[in-house]
Amino acid sequence: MLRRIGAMTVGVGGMISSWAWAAGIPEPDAVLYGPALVNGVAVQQQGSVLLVARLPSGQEIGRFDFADCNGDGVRDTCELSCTASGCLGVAGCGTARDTSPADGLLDDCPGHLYALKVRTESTPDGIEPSGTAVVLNPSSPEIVRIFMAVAGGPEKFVRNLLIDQRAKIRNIALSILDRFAYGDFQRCQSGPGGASPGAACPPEFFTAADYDEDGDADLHDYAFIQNNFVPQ
Ligand SMILES: [Ca+2]
Ligand SMILES: [Ca+2]
Ligand SMILES: [Ca+2]
Repeated sequence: MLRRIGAMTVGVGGMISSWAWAAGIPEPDAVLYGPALVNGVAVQQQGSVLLVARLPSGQEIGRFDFADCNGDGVRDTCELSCTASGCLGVAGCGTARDTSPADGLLDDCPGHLYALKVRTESTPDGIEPSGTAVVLNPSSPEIVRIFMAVAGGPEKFVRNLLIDQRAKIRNIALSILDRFAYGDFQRCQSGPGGASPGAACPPEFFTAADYDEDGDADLHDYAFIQNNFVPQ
């Protein structure tokens, strides 16, 4: 009942009192980091790839844009040079450093890795979840769904993750295939228990097929494909 009531204001006889209902207590972000791969090729910084973390409700709870690795809303190519294509007149252009090393990338970004911060919260008794962060509950971890959008295209489901600890930091490779089809899954299907994929299954396909990250490509993984199919 109290979910997302927000700020309320009550006026009585000319006097106004107000209070705010704080739904969920903010906790430090969980951080996922690592390479992102599209068709087995690692995305480079300043690439047109977006990573989004969502609750099962669809609510966004974090994002990382390879074209804006420091998350300041200014495309990194513009931060490095106002003369780059499409950067003329952009606020904040030409303000970043690229000296150590001088490699065409912002100095304060982690190489070619993504760093996806996921909002978390705790909900003691009587506090309803806000619906805008993942609730930390070690005895019943909540699912976070990770999506990837390439070159302005639609978001594609990458995998589910469980986040159950405060300030959890996790290194994980995120991999999608543009045209991952049932036939690809079939040739990578290893059955339960983590058997090695056959020679017909390239490693990047196997990574993409193992949606629940338990080292195999079985019917549980196929269920993820079915449940998250997005028509193109
Ligand atoms: Ca930036
Ligand atoms: Ca640099
Ligand atoms: Ca699996």
